[in-house]
Amino acid sequence: MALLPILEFPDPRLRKLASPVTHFDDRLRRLVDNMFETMYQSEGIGLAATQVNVHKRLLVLDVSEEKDSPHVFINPEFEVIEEELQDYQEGCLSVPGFFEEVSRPRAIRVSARDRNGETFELEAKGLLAVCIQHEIDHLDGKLFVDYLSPLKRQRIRSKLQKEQRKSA
Ligand code: QAP
Ligand code: CO
Repeated sequence: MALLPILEFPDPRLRKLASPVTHFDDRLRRLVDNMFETMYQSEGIGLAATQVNVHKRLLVLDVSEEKDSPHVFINPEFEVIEEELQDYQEGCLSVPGFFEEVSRPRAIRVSARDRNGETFELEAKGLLAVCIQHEIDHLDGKLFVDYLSPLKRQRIRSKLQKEQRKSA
């Protein structure tokens, strides 16, 4: 397995629209394994392929305390089943060091394929619903900072660019 480099805001590659997965082969399963390793190593709860510069529609997540509930969603789609919004303090491995409140629909129904190409459906609420919506946003080139005020977003951009210049 291997750790994958994670793109950081404001890298323009985070804005690309991901295309559907068409081949459920060993190469895809290797990518999924490497994404899990990268997510767990970074102490993340979710990671979208876009964040590792692969512009395909897949994401991994594990919102359990014990870190023993890995889930893969390939070509995911969701519908809102509870319009009422919930606020959650969100972070992102592509926006390291920043956590801000974001409001999203409370409950969703998701359909997706697993690593073997089998379709499944589930209903999600709470943190799982937040995390799935956050990760699907990545596949559409969207980041949680897009929901913040322009001022907050600009401050985060400046601080991260400064960090990135130091480490480049
Ligand atoms: C998305 O994000 C998420 O800044 C997944 O220093 C996060 O795993 C959805 C992380 C929160 C809902 C709630 C971020 C780790 C992890 C950081 C993550 C950091 C270390 C973010
Ligand atoms: Co993220």
